[in-house]
Amino acid sequence: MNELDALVDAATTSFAQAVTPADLENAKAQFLGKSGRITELMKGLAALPVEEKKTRGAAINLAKQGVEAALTARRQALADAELQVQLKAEALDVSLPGRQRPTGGLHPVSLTLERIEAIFGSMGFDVAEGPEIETDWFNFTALNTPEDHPARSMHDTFYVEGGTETAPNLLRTHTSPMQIRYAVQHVKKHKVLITAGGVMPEIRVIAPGRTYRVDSDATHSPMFHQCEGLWVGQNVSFKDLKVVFTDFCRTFFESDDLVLRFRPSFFPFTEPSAEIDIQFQAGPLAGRWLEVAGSGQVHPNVVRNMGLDPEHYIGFAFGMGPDRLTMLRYDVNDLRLFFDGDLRFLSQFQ
Ligand code: 2NM
Repeated sequence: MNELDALVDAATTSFAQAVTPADLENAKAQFLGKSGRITELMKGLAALPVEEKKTRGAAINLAKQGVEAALTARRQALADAELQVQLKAEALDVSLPGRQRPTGGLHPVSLTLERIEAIFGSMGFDVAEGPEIETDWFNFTALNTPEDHPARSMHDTFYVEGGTETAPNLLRTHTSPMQIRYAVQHVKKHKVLITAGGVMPEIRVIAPGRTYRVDSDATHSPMFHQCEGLWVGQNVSFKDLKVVFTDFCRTFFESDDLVLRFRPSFFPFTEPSAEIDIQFQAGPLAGRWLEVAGSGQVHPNVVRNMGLDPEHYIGFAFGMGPDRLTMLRYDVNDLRLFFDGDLRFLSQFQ
């Protein structure tokens, strides 16, 4: 092997030993750099006679091309290897299951409220929501509740700052104050018509939401939910209440043979008043009477406080506890489970 072939071989071996691009550049310098071995050979040409310079020059050039080809090949090999390492490091296993993003869900009581709203909505009832901090007027006085009624005592109601001695503010004890607010607005809207002796469009509304009472045990929470309903018109009767509420209960509990019982009772805001009990004909609760709501014909004083003449307008109202309805629907025996915020319990209702 001649000296130039040996040089190309040496360069190829040296390049092969380079494992990083930096190694390779160092190795290149030894052959093609300013004082590299090929460069030194070129410099040596100057001293040769013309004829020899030509042949020797052509041979060195050939060797130089050989070294450059080896360099290019090694550069490519190193780049390929680097790419392989990177591809391996960034490899995706497309057969791995995706990471699940947990989806939120509605609270069981919210599910019940949505259900109640949908059922009454289908019967033409509007949904009214409003303040949880109420005045004494809307929560008690407008609802015909006497000054000395036990519900107004400090033991039963949370009074809050901001009111006055004669008109204290409080956390609403039921959602009926919202019915009054809604009715007053409705009457205002149709005032001209009513004054002219026309027929006011009926008030048909439910008021769902949070309510508060000083009470806490397995079946009572200081914060609980209520949904009250109101239907006022010129020719609305207790029969309508029975039909509407029976239809509601059978739809809500998905039970066509559910039996209802209207048991005489008393509320300051209705006269006459009735407690509503239901009885399942099948399932774990079959045969027992379960109290689910209070109801009655709206008291003339309350009708007056809505801005209507009780001689011309009459209505019925009811109030139920969505928390209790949720307990019955899902067979839960402790109300506090709904408000402890334990996801192991709450996520079962999705
Ligand atoms: C009940 C029972 C009976 C009721 C009355 C009214 C209003 F606004 F018309 F006066 N709203 N809700 C009512 C009647 C509520 O809850 C046990």
